[in-house]
Amino acid sequence: ADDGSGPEFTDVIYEKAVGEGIAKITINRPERRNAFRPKTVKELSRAFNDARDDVSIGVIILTGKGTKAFCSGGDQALRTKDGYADPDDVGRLNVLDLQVQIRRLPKPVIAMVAGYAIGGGHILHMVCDLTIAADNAIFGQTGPKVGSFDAGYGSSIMSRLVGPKKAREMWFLARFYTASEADKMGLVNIVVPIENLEQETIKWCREILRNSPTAIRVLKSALNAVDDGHAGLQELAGDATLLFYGTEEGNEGKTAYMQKRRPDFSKFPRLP
Ligand code: 2NE
Repeated sequence: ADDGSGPEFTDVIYEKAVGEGIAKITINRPERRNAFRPKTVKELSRAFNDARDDVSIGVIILTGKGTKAFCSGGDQALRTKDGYADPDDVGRLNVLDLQVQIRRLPKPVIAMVAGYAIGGGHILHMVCDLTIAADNAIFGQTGPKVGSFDAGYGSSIMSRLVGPKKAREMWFLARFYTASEADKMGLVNIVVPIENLEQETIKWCREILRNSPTAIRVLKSALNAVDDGHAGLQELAGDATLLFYGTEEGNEGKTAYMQKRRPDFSKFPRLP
């Protein structure tokens, strides 16, 4: 059975603008307001992995098919006592792994939101680096109404974005918020007329792509480091190692090892 492991995509549309440096990942279940099932999440994960590995890609757009919804969260029809289950499979909460994947991806991910971003779909936009919202966008959590919650990034990142009082309001009352309310709360970067949504998002992508990929990579990991604890520090530290491998000093260690000689670090300054 096609469980989302590949090679085809059904629940996701994955596109790359050749020569532009932009990948676009679209959740493609508009008849269910782009609710995700485990298969959808597996396909999203595969697309994000591809965009990460492709050195020609510098920015990734995450969006939903159509204008009615970005994503309405987990498909409630598939909810089981152990998560969400595709036919013939066990329950999963694999969207939590996807959230981590987006946070750790060393390239900016932009949520392009038209219509509803609700429940687990709202959390997906929050874990993206930037959110460009159409004027018809609606944001909110429903967890406490439908017997669910995200006490991980869905709570901690929300509290960082909108502040602890507003985060409690969003979760405890489970209200919906308009694009302009979301803008005032700091949930999104900009609100634009729906007909300009894609154009505005591409404009933001192009501005980012003009800048240093390494600076952006390190800044993304730095901006996440404190909140992500040891994992955040590890991501940032990995960037330090990556940069060190490109230096003469780093290379001297490896070369000496390969030449079976003692490394000579004497010429490298101990900078203040
Ligand atoms: C999103 C919203 C507000 C849209 O309302 P509306 O009126 O525009 O559309 P409608 O008619 O409700 O939905 C159209 C069709 O999509 C299905 C509906 O059941 C309906 O199907 P039909 O009646 O036409 O057959 N649909 C929409 N969202 C769905 C969903 N999430 N699962 C299954 N089917 C869905 C409105 O549709 C809405 O409130 N949707 C539910 C939002 C929700 O409660 N999401 C789950 C939150 S919990 C979660 O995502 C989660 C978590 O908390 C922790 C871990 C992982 C996930």
